[in-house]
Amino acid sequence: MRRAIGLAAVYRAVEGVSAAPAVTGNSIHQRLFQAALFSTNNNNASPRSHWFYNNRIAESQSARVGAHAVAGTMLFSVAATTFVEEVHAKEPVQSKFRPNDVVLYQYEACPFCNKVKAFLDYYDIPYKIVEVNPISKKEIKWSEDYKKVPILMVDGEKMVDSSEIVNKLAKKIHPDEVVLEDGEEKKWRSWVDNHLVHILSPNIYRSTSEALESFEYITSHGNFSFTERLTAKYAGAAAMYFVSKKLKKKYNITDERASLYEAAETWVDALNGRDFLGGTKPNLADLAVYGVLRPIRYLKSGRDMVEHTRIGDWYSRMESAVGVPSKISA
Ligand SMILES: N[C@@H](CCC(=O)N[C@@H](CS)C(=O)NCC(=O)O)C(=O)O
Repeated sequence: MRRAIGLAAVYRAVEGVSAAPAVTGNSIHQRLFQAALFSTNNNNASPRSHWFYNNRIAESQSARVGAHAVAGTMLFSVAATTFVEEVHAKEPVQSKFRPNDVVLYQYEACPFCNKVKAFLDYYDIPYKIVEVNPISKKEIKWSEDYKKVPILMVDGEKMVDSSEIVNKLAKKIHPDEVVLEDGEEKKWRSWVDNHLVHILSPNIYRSTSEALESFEYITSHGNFSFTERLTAKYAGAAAMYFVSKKLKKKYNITDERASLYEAAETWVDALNGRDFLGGTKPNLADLAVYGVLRPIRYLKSGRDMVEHTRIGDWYSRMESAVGVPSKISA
């Protein structure tokens, strides 16, 4: 089914920006970001065939097993991938504790949704995805009291709020363990939600060329006609370029890249020489940081981040540990 998320949505959102109230999780700039960037609800387009999502391919559960190929086309050597994958692995869940029916309502590039996906992928929990239209939100009409994404349905139970979802899932898959989250893990999970996520938009829309790079992806994977595609790409990129400047102010960011690099270095310092914050295996903080960075990793900002900071080794370890997505066809 074709959705019309072209210029109308973009213009509507831009108009809203000029009168935007204080930025909240529900604010208009986010709408624009979502309307433009996240609206890839396209039954024909594979969300995993592009570098923006992840650099791996897995079209089905069976394909997952053998799909340790690098699909992203960008800057990733097969040799390096093969090497790191031998070192780390997913953390499968005992089958009796693995949820049977998991459905994620999401926007493809939403950082909060990607946090949940990183968890599901790492624990190899199969899940279906329902891409939500950020304008109409018709796919989550049934959720009367909660209108954000992610929403996760787990064997009929509705879960909301990414950190809560992860907490609940962690309990579900390890019911025999008293999960005592250590202070460090908790601290860094909050850092992701309160600091790291705010640095992302100003970076991926930092310059007109970067905004265009981001929208190149959006428009080639969204459900646009040729003309819509052409116009939406330029209008969306221009709009988000300006929105990102507002975000910079709101979060007191003077130099977007410096903030991104600083965050990456801060995270590497937190690792303190360990492979992961969790030690020899990723913990929930590792999964959260990885989850929110995954959509930007192969954009210019993510490439710069890896080139100019020490985060690359940890990122590669995480890429191997989390492995290919455990998404299955809806
Ligand atoms: N605290 C929530 C934040 C979720 C959130 O803000 N999601 C955004 C998408 S990235 C959203 O749905 N915004 C509301 C909207 O689209 O109207 C979480 O961690 O899940």
